[in-house]
Amino acid sequence: MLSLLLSLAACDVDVAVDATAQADESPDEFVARLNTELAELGRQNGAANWVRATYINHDTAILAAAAGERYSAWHSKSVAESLKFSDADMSADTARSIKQLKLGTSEPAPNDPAKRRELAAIMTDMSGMYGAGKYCPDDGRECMSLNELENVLAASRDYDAQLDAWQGWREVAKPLREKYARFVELSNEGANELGYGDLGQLWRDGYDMSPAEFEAETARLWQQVKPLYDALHCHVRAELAEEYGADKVPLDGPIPAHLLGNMWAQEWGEIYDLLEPYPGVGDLDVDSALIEQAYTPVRMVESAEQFYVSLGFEKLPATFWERSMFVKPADREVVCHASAWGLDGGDDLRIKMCIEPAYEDLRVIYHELGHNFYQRAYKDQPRLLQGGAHGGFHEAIGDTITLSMTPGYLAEVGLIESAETSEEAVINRQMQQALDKVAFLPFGKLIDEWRWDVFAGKTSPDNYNKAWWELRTRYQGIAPTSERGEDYFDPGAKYHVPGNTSYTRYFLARILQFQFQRSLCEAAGFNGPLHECSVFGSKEAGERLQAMLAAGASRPWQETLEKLTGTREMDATAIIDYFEPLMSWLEVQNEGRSCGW
Ligand code: X8Z
Ligand code: ZN
Repeated sequence: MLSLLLSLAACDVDVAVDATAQADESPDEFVARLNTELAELGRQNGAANWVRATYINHDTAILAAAAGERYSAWHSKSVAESLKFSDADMSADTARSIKQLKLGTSEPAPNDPAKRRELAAIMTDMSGMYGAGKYCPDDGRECMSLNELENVLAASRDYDAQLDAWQGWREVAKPLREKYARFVELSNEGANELGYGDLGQLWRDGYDMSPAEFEAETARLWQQVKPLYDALHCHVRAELAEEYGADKVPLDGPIPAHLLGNMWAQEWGEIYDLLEPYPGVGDLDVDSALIEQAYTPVRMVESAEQFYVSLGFEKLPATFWERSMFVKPADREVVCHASAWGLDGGDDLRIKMCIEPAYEDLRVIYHELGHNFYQRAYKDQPRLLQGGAHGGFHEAIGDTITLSMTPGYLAEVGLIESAETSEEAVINRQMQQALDKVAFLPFGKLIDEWRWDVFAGKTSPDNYNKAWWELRTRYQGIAPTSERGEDYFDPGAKYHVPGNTSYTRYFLARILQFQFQRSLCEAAGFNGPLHECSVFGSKEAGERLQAMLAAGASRPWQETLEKLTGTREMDATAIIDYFEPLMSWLEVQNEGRSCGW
């Protein structure tokens, strides 16, 4: 559960559950009352969830499940009350608030106390089991955390060592299968009570268009970017076959899923060393600079904050520094997966992350602070309208800023020695970027496609893994090296599945961030190719961004997008323009190769 729910809907509390609906309330009064109740619910739920995520034990499970249960009770009751206004006259703002109320959960509970309790406990258990999960090999080696296993995939080029880490982490997900199946049953029942055919329809209803239109929209965007992905895949496969042999990486089939440097093969930047187009040209080694300059986690966060400040944003409050978790504690289990929190609909902003001195983590920090600056920018909206224009906007803000971490910017802040501008250096840099941004696209798309089918009953529990690997192969062109039957639950090895965070938001964000960047660069008066633009220090770009962020969820996203970019459509031409130099280069490399799988 990420920022939207935590800052908007995560709640709790008898205060609200006991508050009585007034028979003669007007729609405006009803919404005003909900906003007040939510403020208190959110405060208490934020505290319970924060302590759970930063201290996983028996007691915090009780606190977090109780908070989730009370929020669900409030949600069911409030949505039921809102029905009395179905035919009432009301302003567009009030109608929007009531719609946001209905959408204010990603796991609606049935309005039955026993089932509500059961669902809240399942949600708490699943994320706790994921967070505390460890791979304990049966050959006497010590147990390994996700971070440790990820480091093996990032650094090792030994085929079997990578396979062991990849398979090991998936042992952790096995016991989540049954809980997940029960969660699907219960929350589908809850979605039915809210008037949806299944939970996937509720998830797809948050985009100011019908769920069916939204599905078509994501398919359209995928078709726009697919040629870029296919070209990258073809080249990466050929290079991996050089490294590991064509017997291990067949040139006409999917790539083994454990060889891409990342636990989920979602971003491939860690294998840049195998792919650097022009070895040694241009200095892009931020990893080494962070270590050599002994960057601490706090200093890494400060450097990200500094970027936002350069755009004219106010510095983060003292409580951000006091209450955030930057480092993995030595003495307790936590959820290391990075997240940004807005706990009180105001200034209590925090991130929770297990930071290591690496470029990858620096980019994640910029991403997380994007959430926090967004949360602060919309804090004056009424509580129900605090949120992103849609989920993809929330995920895109910090990523947009990472697009400004150009070699020029990195040199300016001393993280590389100098920015080279030769054509070869540009291609190297584009490859580094594409392994992160382009490789992600099909992954970003398929996670919810799997869940939409699960929620709709098209994929039943006895087909969970089969459907998963069909999508992974069809979209990403990757495959496991051995049969992954239904005794496994491989989707559960990805945080957002047990954590129940919808994922299409990240797919949309990967496309939107280039659209945002194009507009911010225009505002900053930049005239060159998009990939060279950094808006670092541009107050004009900052103002445009701030205006978009301050609108929160108060208007349909199309309107908010139009204000920043002049168009009402999400559109992949910006990402395609950005990667034009690399795409031309890849086309030459791939000549004579047979691409596809
Ligand atoms: O989950 C995240 C962020 C927190 S919102 C760290 N991301 C996705 C992931 O890690 O799978 C950012 C990119 C995609
Ligand atoms: Zn995020």
